[in-house]
Amino acid sequence: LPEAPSARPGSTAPILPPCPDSPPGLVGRLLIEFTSPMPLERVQRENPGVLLGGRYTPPDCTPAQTVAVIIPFRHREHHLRYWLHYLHPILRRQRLRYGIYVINQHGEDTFNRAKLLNVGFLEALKEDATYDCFIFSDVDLVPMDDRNLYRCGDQPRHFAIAMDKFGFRLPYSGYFGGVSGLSKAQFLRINGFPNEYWGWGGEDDDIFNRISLTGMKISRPDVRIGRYRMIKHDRDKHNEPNPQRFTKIQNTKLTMKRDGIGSVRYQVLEVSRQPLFTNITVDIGRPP
Ligand code: UDH
Repeated sequence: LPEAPSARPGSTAPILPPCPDSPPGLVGRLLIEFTSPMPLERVQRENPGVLLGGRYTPPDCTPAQTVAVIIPFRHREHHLRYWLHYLHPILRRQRLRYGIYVINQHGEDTFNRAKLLNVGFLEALKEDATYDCFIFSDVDLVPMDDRNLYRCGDQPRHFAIAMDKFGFRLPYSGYFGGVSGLSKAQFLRINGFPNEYWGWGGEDDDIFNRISLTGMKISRPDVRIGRYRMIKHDRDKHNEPNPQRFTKIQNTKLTMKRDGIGSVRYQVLEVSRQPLFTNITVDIGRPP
């Protein structure tokens, strides 16, 4: 028989058993739709166990990792409401200890997804130095199966491998976009993400190159499990396709040493702990 959880000396808090590798409460395939409106008050009401700033710790077991979920963001409030509505219950069922960080690009200059993700990595660690796993998720992507576990492993992980918009298949073998996860050590090993991809496209291929060039391999879930729905949207203003992306991804080997988490410059304008997420508004500058 397993030993019953006992109390730490001098403390009344019970020592919880480790969380199971395969969480027992998962339901598998999920029905995901974006038709009915999703008021934030409803999402809050339905997630009473989530603490201020979007933090959660399982009440009944001790997770092996602490996961920071980082979302690059600007002007997508309606997407964020759906994302929070679907993801909080999923992450809870997955028995994760986690926090949600929305990295909101200030101003109307060209969007820079990868730089925002670098900011998220550093700012989440400032909030809680115990984060050891980082999941980077676009705000418009919702997993259709809760067996797609938002955890880190011994290799960088690509989660969003079968999106509806790509016919539930990988668009190309080196695709690393949408939702990905790296442990703190894996992230630092590739010098984080590039800061110099302004506008849409290429930054995910650069990250893929960084991973390959450091001798790591991408791990992926089964194609039947890594399914995603994307909330349909038009192209945003100030995120036009970056025409430099094709040449830039040829040069990752040269640029990754100088451009990355070691060289990111930004200014935090506001940190605000909301009931379901932490919002960090940041000035990341503009393209040269
Ligand atoms: N993002 C924002 N605000 C922006 C731009 C991007 O929050 O103004 C974030 C958001 O998390 C988004 C992610 O960056 O999910 C990726 O940007 P994207 O959704 O524009 O990229 P995607 O490849 O779409 O999904 C490209 C434009 C598709 C136009 C299709 C018209 N039918």
